[in-house]
Amino acid sequence: MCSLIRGPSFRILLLSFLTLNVFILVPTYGLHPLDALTRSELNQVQTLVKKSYKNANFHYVGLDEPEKSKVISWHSQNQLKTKPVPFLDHRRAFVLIRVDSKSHEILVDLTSNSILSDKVYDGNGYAMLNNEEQEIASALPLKYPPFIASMAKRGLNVSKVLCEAFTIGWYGEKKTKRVVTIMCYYNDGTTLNFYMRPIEGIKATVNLDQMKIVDYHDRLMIPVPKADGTDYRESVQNPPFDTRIKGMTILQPDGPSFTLDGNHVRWANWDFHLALDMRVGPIISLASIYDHEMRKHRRVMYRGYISEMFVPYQDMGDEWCTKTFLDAGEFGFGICAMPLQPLKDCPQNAVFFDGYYTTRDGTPAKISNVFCIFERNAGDVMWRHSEAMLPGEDVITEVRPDVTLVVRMVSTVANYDYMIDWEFKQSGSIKVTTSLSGMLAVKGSMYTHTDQIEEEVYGTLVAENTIGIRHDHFLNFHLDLDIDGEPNSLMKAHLQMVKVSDESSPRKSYWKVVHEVAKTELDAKLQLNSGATEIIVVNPNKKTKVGNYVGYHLIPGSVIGPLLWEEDHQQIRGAFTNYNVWVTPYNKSEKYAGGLYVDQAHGDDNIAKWTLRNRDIENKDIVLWYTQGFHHAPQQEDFPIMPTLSGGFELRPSNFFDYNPVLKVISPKPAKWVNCSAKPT
Ligand SMILES: *[C@@H]1O[C@H](CO)[C@@H](O)[C@H](O)[C@H]1NC(C)=O
Ligand SMILES: *[C@@H]1O[C@H](CO)[C@@H](O)[C@H](O)[C@H]1NC(C)=O
Ligand SMILES: *[C@@H]1O[C@H](CO)[C@@H](O)[C@H](O)[C@H]1NC(C)=O
Ligand SMILES: [Cu+2]
Repeated sequence: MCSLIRGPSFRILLLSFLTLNVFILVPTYGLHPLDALTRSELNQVQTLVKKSYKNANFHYVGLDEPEKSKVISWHSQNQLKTKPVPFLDHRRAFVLIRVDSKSHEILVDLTSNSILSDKVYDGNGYAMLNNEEQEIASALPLKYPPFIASMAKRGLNVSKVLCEAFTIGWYGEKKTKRVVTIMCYYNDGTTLNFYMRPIEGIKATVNLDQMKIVDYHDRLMIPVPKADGTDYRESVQNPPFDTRIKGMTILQPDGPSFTLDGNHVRWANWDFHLALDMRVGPIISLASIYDHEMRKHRRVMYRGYISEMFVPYQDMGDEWCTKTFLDAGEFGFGICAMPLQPLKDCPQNAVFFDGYYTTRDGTPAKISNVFCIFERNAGDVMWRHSEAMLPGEDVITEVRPDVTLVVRMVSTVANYDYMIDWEFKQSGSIKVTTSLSGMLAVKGSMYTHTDQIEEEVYGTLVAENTIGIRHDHFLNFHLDLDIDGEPNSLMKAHLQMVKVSDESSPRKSYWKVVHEVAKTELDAKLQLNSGATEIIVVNPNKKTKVGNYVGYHLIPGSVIGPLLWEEDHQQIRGAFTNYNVWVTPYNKSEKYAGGLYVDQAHGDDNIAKWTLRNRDIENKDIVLWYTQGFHHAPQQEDFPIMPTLSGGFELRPSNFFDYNPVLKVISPKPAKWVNCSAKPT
């Protein structure tokens, strides 16, 4: 369900007109224990697995990361070295394949070039789909006589029909078949925005193991929405254009202020590792911050990534009710990543990284410019004060501009574009921004005006014959915080009103903070809608000089909770959305809040189930899972393409430093730009 055609890479073009030393920073791979599998390692996996299973269909290949303790000890010895010693302990790949209608979990040892284990998984649910099987399945209706007849009946030319495969969720069946439904759009050449032209009333079901249509219906005729006004390309818009914004750019004549050792990024007081995973997309690891007072790097986060995304549509119609996607685990946030467009997706001073993933037959595929990293000076203020109260003195003003470092990836999962930013601030904050753009999933309708509508249409009429269907976007983040080491606790700070009933104060009330340390997993679950509880991960073994526990505070953004009934099978699959906050003890195999096999899952392996064990989480190596997102009741402005909608959260130091850590950060000097008539070299 990713966009089938990937955009061109502009890297070469960019090199030809920019001569900044930025582009000498070409990432290299293979040294760091958490580096993503390289192209040659992915080739090695393919060769080994195909020796045993000639017809293997690959669904996931990713790094099986070494034991956390080994990674941490390697890191502590090599963090400060510009030439770290390679991690030689082992390199392993975790592989999910499907062959002869069976799902296999294979562990490959790349160091010894052997298969360590191979298990058949016969539990519920299926691995993530690969792109190629979706493409093959989507083409089946176009040669299927009943579908061709359906198109003829509608007066549509089959050669101008485009179809897509959709996962179907789960409805309480004991045993499921590995199927998808196919829905189609009309693309008669008048516009490229086929998503705004759905062909309704038809549903084809394809069994992916047999790769054939096993069910088909055509139950009603609905007009295909018009092409008018759906095209969003600049080249086809009619004047007048809005050109009121004048030219601008971002210049760093002395190059960036960050350095790369392979995929290890060092910038200002931060350092961290970056890798691409075909399922979750960007993984930030081993993030630590330099403390000037203590003169050392202090650990903040072992691993952070999007662990799952849930997008349930709210239309109960026959062709639509199955649209309840777990995007990361069904379609792959990493596989769907798109090459970032220099100067548009990322500013002029960005550095780009490529990435690799495995296709259906095991061959690696490259995504150029999958990540960009850049320093942001958006004109914001890091801190300031104007002092006008000093007797006999002029006003004294101190301001520090906020320069931050951003890591960006964009994933285009069919109609939607998800943009994810990990932003590092010198103040110690890690700010995550998730943004949505792209196309609404719209349903064709006979209505052309809201006055005609007297039934539940499950959405908003956004244009004639076009209904934007209501849905949610829930994103869950796996945040393995290690604040000054692994043993951490979750502290809830409850802000409570206190009534003053005696005469001790003329005031009648105030609020205070009551701290509660979560002892077990069930204590930690929390819905954040009231805003009166703050979430702080502390190291209970470490205090500041004045005696507060060192910690990091989760500042929630775009908080949402579930609006489906807890007994709805879809809510059971997407149960990680029941709470905004969950905490589990670290367990290498608990990686995804929705479970490992989420396609048609029964909700029997997910965070709601794991936490029922109610394990101890106090003063343990813990993982914080945060669910944020958006309820999306579409509006006309979302047609024909949505202006970006952003949310996210921030992890902010809480008594981590003894005082303001950016007191001594000097404002960057205004840059002198090079002689513009100088020729590029
Ligand atoms: C359908 O579209 C194809 C490709 O554009 C064209 O060659 C063909 O003539 C069309 N058929 C009809 C019946 O319009
Ligand atoms: C780790 O997680 C897996 C999957 O939930 C579970 O089977 C296993 O028992 C867990 N291990 C520990 C030590 O809790
Ligand atoms: C600008 O660069 C050109 C070509 O390299 C050189 O001839 C010229 O003297 C430079 N001007 C200044 C002001 O540095
Ligand atoms: Cu939406």
